[in-house]
Parts: sequence; C-alpha cells; structure tokens
Amino acid sequence: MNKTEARCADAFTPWPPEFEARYKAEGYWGDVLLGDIARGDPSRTAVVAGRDRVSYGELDRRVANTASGLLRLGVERGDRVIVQLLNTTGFVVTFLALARIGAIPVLALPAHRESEIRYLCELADARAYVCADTDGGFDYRAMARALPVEHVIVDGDAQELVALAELAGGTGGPAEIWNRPAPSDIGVLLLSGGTTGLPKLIPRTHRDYVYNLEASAEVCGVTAGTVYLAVLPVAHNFALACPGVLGVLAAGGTVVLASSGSPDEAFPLIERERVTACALVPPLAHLWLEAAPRTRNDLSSLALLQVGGARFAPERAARVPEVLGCALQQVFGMAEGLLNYTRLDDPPELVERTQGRPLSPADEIRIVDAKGAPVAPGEVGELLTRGPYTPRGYYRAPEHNRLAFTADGFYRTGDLVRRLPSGHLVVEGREKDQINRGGDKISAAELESHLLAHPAVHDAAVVAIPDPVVGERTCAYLIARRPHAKDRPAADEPAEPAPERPTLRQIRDFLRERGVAAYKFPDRIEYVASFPRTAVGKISKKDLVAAATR
Ligand code: OOB
Repeated sequence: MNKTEARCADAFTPWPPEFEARYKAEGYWGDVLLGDIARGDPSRTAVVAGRDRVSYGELDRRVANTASGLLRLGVERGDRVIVQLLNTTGFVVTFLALARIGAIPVLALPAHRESEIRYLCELADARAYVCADTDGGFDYRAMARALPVEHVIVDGDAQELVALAELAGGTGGPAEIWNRPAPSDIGVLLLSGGTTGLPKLIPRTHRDYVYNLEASAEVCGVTAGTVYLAVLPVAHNFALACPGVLGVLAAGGTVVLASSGSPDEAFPLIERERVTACALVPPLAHLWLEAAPRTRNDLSSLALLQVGGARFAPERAARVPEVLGCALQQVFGMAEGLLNYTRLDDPPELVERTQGRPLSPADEIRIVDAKGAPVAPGEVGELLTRGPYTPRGYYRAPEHNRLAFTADGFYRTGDLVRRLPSGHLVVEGREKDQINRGGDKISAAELESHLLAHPAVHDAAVVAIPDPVVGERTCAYLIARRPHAKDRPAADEPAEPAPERPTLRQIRDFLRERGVAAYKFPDRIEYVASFPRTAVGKISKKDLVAAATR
C-alpha cells in the first residue's frame, strides 16, 4: 500500500466488491477522471464570469498550468486542499487542477467562517487552503493567516500570499503528472448539511461523481448547446454536479457564473448570454416569479429551470412555465448521493407535486417505519438508499457511520417521503434535527453547542419554524443561566453588568465573534424557564415548534 492509499484507508468505506463489480459491469462506473471532464470543442466558450470569457482550449491550458504550479508547491495525489472560492473562473480552474493531480478539494461554502474552516482543516488534515481575496467586506486572507495549513493560495489580490494566477504562470510549461489518481480514489470531499454537533465530509470518488454529473446531464437534456447559469454557490453539489457546472462542461456546453441569483443580476445575464438552464432554491424561484412579469429583460432563451434543495410549494411550481416561459424540473438531492429528478416528459401534475424519481436504475430505495420495517406502498416513512453514487460512509467518522448507515449499506437520509406508483417521491417532512432555511442546512446540534458556549446560556434547543418566504427559519429556545451566588459581585464591588438574558443581537454578535457562518444565526430567540419533555425525558422539539407558532 502506498502513502496515498494508507492515508485514505481510515477515511473511506469502500463499496463491497460485488457492488463494485456490478457497477462496473453495468457501465455506471468508468475510467474518466474528474480532472478530465471538460472536453468541449477547444474554440468554444466554456466559462463566462464577469469580463472573463474562457474557451475550452484556454480552460485546459489554465488547468494544466495550475496543476503544474500545485505540484511545484508540493501538493500531491491524496492531499486535501480546502477550497473556499466564489462563483469565479478560479473555482473551475482550481477544482479541475486539483482533481487532475489527484489532490482532493474540500468544498467549503463562501459563507463559512473561521469556526467551520478551522474545523475542516483539522478534520481533513489539509495541506493548503485556496480562498477568494475579499467578498462583501469580509477578508478571507486575514482568516487564512491563522489557519493550520502549509500553503494559502488566493484567487485575486494575494498580498504576501501565493496568487492563483502566479501559480499558473510558472516557467517550463505543464509538468508531467507521474502519479495520476485512480478512478476509485476520492475525487472531492463535499460538506454534509449536518445533523450532529460537528459537520461531516462526504467522500465522492472520481468514478461515482463522474457518473453523477454525466447521468444528470443526460436526464436534463444537456448538450453542447446548453448555456447554464450558475447562481447558487458552485461549491454546493446542486450547482456543481446536478448537472451543474461540471455536467455542462462534460457535455461541451457553456457555463455562466454569477455571484447572486437576484433578478437584477441574473435577468440581464440570461438576456446577454442567451441562457438556457439554471438551478435555484425555492426562495429564489419565488423572487423570479415575482420579478419576471415586470422585467424588461428577454428571458425567452430559458428552457429549463431546476428547483431543489428544499420544499417548493406546488402552487408556485405550477406558475413557473407560464410566468418564466420555461419547463420546471424539481430536484430532491443530497450531497450524500441520491438524486431525484422530475423528468422533462413527466405530466404537469408530477412535475408540480412531486420531487422526482431516482436518477439511476441502480438506485435502491427503501421507505421504512421507526422500527426499520418497510411501510405499505404509498405510506410515509424514512427514506433509505444505496446506489452507485451514494457513498457507504462519511469521511473519518466510523462512529457516526454506524448510526447513519444500515448494516447492509443503506444511507439513512432522515427525510420522510412517500412513493407514488410511478416511482416519484413526495417529501413529506424530516426526521433529522436540522433546519432547512431556504436550502441552507443548519444542524440544530451544532448551533446549540455554539449557544451553550455563551456564559449567560444554561441550555439551548434550536427548532425550525415555518416561514412563508424561506420555508423555515431558525428559532433558538434558551434557558438563561442564573448567576451563581459565588459569581455575584460582593456588595462593595462594582457590579459587572453580566448579560443575564442576551438579546438576539447580542447572541448573533457572539456567534459572529466565534467565527460561525451567518446563515446559521438564529432568526429569533425565546427564553423559557424549562424545556417541555417527551415521555422518555428528551426535549420535545415538537412542543417547542408548537409554542413558537402559537
Ligand atoms: C441538496 O443537498 P444538501 O446536501 O444540501 O441537502 C440535502 C437535504 C435532503 O436530505 C432534504 O432534506 C433536503 O435537503 N432537500 C429537499 C429537496 N432537496 C433537498 N427537501 C424537499 N424538497 C426538495 N426538492 O439540497 C441538493 C443536492 C443536490 C441537488 C439538489 C439539492
């Protein structure tokens, strides 16, 4: 076993040999590597980002040069590299260059802050961190200097750090990549939405992720004529590979990168670039439905709008074709693998009312009750799944894996679904302790542990409360800590105004100080004297939600 394999062994739960043999024999897994998927005509446009227009030929040159620069730095096959970039050409180049040399991008979201990034560096034992310079007043370089990594690479103004452009500009031309990755290697580590105190990483191999993006491109009718607008963060599985940026590049189409999905930015881009496809989360789709009737922009090129990441109300779904003049596709996916799509030829009631059916004929679905027994057809139960692009375990998380996967390798999604005779799934709810804030996933346990670190908080319970705009918002129930007799100032000491009941603003400032991503901040806090309990003594979050919505 070489060094790379040794480092991967504890990290990765392989598919059992009989599944590997089957997925290869049936053609799901091939030998294409993630670093080689951008195979369009060299003269055609691959990526448009701001004023940057990059042909396939130029993209390949930049990827080859960046790969050489990374090798010169000492980054090699199997090394983990945290990538926290905006929707820029730099992201596409960095991702493909790392994949080409077999280094493993760990895809952080632009919104993540020091708490999340430091944890990722440690969990993945990262060699390097690639970041943007600044965004919206936040300086990634300042954060980078404090991180436990050997190399920091900056897309933009690098100051004293290494510039991504400089890395690609070395002399001597592209270096020979002597230690190329194998299709069975981990190609990328995706972030899980999280249900536990600490986020998890999902190891996606080259071959399973290539299948994921190619099969998705096929189901979505992506061709060399597709112009895909990426407005969601491309570090997220949906905009990256469902079919996303990578699926479109694999088909030789054009990717247009935008930094936000607001109609003000997206609509002029649709007109200018003749965009044909785009992926949105439900709150953005809602904004587009509101803005489209008043726009002066020509949206007629748009043929397909994908909506996923959270529940999309059927009434809104039904308005998409008429208001935006394009077909709707609902997407129910997860970074852990399984993707469900409504199909382009599905009748309107399925497109409007279901979240699609599995992408692959080899996807296995079980819908089970609390005891793990299959429910009757059409009944609601927890969705379990395994298949050729659903990994068998999280990265370096053996204990958690025993809970998150069944003994026979099914991933417990924590989603409550029912299946129609057509095979389409309807998402009815969720069992996992998570808030889905318009597609952004927040682990209740993770936020609770941050809240518990506040000196004035004795206990915390975080719940999702329904919201007409983003679907769900985050409400933190807090029990304030009573100042202990010995902590109280003596009568003659000046009283330190200990915040006995910090306000929402003070709680948010506290979380910001701790380096927690802002999308995880509570929208609301409520103080209570005690938490309602279930019969077995657990905190009854159901009762807390009921109290919040009364
Ligand atoms: C996508 O991926 P993640 O990893 O951010 O979140 C997965 C979870 C699912 O388990 C489910 O709870 C929820 O997000 N979800 C939906 C949904 N799509 C995802 N809930 C209701 N309706 C939907 N359409 O969110 C993701 C990954 C790839 C493609 C699309 C979405």
